[in-house]
Amino acid sequence: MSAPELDSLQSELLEAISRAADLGALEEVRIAALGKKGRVSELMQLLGAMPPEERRDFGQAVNTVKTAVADALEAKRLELASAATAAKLAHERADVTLPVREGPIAEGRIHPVSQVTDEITEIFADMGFSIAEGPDIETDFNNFTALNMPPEHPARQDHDTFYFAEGPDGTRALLRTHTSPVQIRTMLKQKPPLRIIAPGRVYRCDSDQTHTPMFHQVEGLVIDEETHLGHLKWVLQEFCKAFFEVPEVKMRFRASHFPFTEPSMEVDIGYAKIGDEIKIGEGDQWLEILGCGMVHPNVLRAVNLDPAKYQGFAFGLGIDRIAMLKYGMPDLRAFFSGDLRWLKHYGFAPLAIPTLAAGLSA
Ligand code: 2U9
Repeated sequence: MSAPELDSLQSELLEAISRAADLGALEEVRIAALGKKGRVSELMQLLGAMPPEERRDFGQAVNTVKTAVADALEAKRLELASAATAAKLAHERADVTLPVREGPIAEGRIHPVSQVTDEITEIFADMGFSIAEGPDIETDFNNFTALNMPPEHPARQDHDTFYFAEGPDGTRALLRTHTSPVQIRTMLKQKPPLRIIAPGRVYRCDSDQTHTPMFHQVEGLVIDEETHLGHLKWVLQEFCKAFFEVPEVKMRFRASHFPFTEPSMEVDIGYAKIGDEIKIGEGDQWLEILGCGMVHPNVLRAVNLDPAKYQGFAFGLGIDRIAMLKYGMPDLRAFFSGDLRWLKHYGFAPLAIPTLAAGLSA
């Protein structure tokens, strides 16, 4: 092939490259020019049969064409690739401020128990509490003995415990009957001062209109050197105002008894019934909402804390019950029956995340 013929082959190939409309067309041009049987590659194969004095000049000339074509191919490839990316970006641009499209994502709902748990944790987090967690399967020590309920203590019977079969060491694991073992674990691991809440599932062998074998509790614990009952009352008052989203609440602390607190109290909240609606914070009717007290010295001893140095308070409340109260849901069993119609009615939109700043149930 003569030099002018090589020139015209180069122009022809460069022209084809510049005309390629997309990456697929460009690849076809590359194969036709530089592929195994491409026009430039075939010229290279002629070199072997040429006499040495011709081979050098011809080889250089073909190499020049090859380099020019390869450079043009790469330049065009970059140009087409960036054009393809730009077109894709323009086509797939998402406006994140748009409302969620109709369909499964918009229809999904947050279960009221999850929503109320988030509301409660938001309130206590704002007061400086951290969230503590632990396993659902517990030891007898963490669930009972450390909480001032040694073996044979009569209060154990009230817990309707689900026990596992006896292990080789003679102990029986159980499903925790309250979230208190989480506080025991935390106290065994961390030194005071402690301010924690423990939300989670608990289990009791009990099932009727107002009881399910699995339900949800949140318990709180504060341990420090000068914590007293006044702190407990303030924390619970602030909690109730924030949770029921009212400026004032009437509360009544009634003497009670729990093995793990001394003194112990049950707390009632004042309400008025107006028609079918319950108005929290006003009126002269009382509704029990939680239990609390100062941590029993025996509980502190069980986790190697000196009761002469440390004191603290604890409280516990049923999340399901308080959710029913706040959002007017009449039947506890519907909570766990997996009925989508119920969830559609009582559930919360996925992006309605409770924050104190925006209003918990805004
Ligand atoms: C430790 C020490 C003390 C947690 C407490 C209650 C009172 C209470 C019930 C409310 C409704 C359970 O869900 S419910 O049935 N709980 O009345 N709970 S004091 O006391 C603790 C916890 C942990 C280490």
